[in-house]
Amino acid sequence: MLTIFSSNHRLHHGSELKDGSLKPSFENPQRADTVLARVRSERLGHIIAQEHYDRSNYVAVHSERYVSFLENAWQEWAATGRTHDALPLVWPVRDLAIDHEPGFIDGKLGFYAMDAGAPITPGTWEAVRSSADVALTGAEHVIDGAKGAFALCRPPGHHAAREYMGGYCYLNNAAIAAERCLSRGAERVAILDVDFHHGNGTQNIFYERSDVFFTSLHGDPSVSYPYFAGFTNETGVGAGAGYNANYPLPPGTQWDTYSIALANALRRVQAYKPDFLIISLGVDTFEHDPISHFRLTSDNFIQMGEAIAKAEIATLFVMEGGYMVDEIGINAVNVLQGYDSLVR
Ligand code: SP5
Ligand code: ZN
Repeated sequence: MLTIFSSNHRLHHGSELKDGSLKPSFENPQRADTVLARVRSERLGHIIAQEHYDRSNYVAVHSERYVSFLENAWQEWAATGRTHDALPLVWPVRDLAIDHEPGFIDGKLGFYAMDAGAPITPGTWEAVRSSADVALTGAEHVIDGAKGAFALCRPPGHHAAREYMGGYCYLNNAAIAAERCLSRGAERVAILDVDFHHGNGTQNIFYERSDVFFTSLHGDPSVSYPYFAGFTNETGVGAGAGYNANYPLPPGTQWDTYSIALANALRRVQAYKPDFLIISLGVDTFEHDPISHFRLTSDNFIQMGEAIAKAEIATLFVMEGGYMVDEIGINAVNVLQGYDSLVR
């Protein structure tokens, strides 16, 4: 299968709070470079650079003012004389004012963020827009007839909602790709999110719509990030009622349990009869992931790819999380090789 990659991802290398101080983020440049090296060494297929896409593709799923914020945030932060990563420290929760965009960068950061896990650095915007362009380029290939393609996105996207960043995510790459499929003529697109963390951003973007079915397998939000979304009673509203399906699973989940939930989610996907399937491919479900709590093995990722292939839907894989860098390449490419082994 074809891989799309942008070296611009290296422009983004942020920090996060760990054990009380700012340290290099788990979400680091080595991640994508390790996956790319495995794609090469396994000869998965051709590797191409992203095409450049117009910003209108981003504002198709995000608000205009949020995209403007992302474009300008570093300049506004640096103008105050600060050189370290920009992070929010105040959020508008419950009865605080959410109808008013602050006029100063420190307020804007909290207004447009769900957590302090999405640092803004000098190169963040260039990396972020390139990551979305990687997903868009992948979408073009499946629209044009490829049975599978791999968008090796970094930074990831699935925690980014219509109007906020968080959890290492800024633009929602999978959602932007789905919207592109629809604008190029698809009637229905399904998104299956297998990252350990619930894809709250993708759910948010399509929650009131029936033209995108979103389903996610993830750590039970009662005890796992993002804590405030991903429960089974979140099934969509309005026109989107019935087009959202969450499968929360307990800490320690292994393949025996996981594979049953995956089969159920894939049955829902097939019943929806989508023109395209987008996989939010996080491999932080791995047994040795440093921040997650499932216990999938490297072999299980091959089985995951095979299970997805059996749905027989043209599929775009979009890279999301996975923080055990030593094995991220093996695990991500195992999914793709499992898929390719059954798709011809
Ligand atoms: C795309 C994605 O996978 N985002 C994940 C965001 C997770 N944010 C919470 C990170 C908390 C890290 N806590 C580390 C504890 C290690 N012992
Ligand atoms: Zn994750």
